[in-house]
Amino acid sequence: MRDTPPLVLTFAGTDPTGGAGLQADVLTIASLGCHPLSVVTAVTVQDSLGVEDFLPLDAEWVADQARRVLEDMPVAAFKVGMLGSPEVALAVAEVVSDYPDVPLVLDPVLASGRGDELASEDLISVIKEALLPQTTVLTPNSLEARRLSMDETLDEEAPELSECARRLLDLGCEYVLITGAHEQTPQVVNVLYGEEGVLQRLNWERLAASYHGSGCTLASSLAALLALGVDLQDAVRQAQDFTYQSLRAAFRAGMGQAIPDRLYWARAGEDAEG
Ligand code: PXL
Repeated sequence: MRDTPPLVLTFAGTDPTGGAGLQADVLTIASLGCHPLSVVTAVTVQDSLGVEDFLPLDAEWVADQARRVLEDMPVAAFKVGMLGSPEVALAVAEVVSDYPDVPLVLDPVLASGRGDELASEDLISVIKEALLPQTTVLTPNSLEARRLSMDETLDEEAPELSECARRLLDLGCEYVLITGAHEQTPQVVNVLYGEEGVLQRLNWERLAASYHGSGCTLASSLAALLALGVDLQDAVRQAQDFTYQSLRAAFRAGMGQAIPDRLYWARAGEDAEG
């Protein structure tokens, strides 16, 4: 029998387009040489233009899916994406609390690319209180970083991203990687923060298209690289590079956002653009 590749368990919502969510995670994790385990948290109805509706799963079903497979297989990293309801988020937090040594990458999915809301205020509270303290790397975009770190009851101006990172670290995650595609900068600037402050600031060419599932690709590639034993800062660099290559090779399958090609390397040479 061949050796088992590192196992990465993703908790995610399904996306029938294959652009984001669970399908994006599975493709990414497999493309990097790990084996994906997947626990469905929610089902969405969507196309490349936006999310029409979603149904969170019963929280007990989420916990049962995870516990069954975790008792059978040794997992090397967790990735947490869309949760769908506060109850599901609590169930996931409870399950992962039994595996404190397994790195956890949390992509706080609050809205779709078009801006459809995917998380209520109650769900955001559970993410902050129960999941952030168990998170190795949090990967918000700048909009999510502001939303997660601002106190809704205070009428404050949006803080600087470095201050958002400070607050998110204070909530208990070890590292925060804030992505800058939504900021008005010529290049996309992604910054990794840790207890000591800024650890890494990488600039990326700003690509012209709009993509469906770029955040899922980044977070799940990071989880896969950590599962492979790559050290944290190298994993953060390589995950960004993998995501950039996937976006550069994206294809427009429908009428809306382009789908990143996480198998870009397998199709290299098929056409000039790749
Ligand atoms: O890209 C964030 C995301 C994650 N998971 C699911 C989604 C989306 C965005 O649409 O549908 C299931």
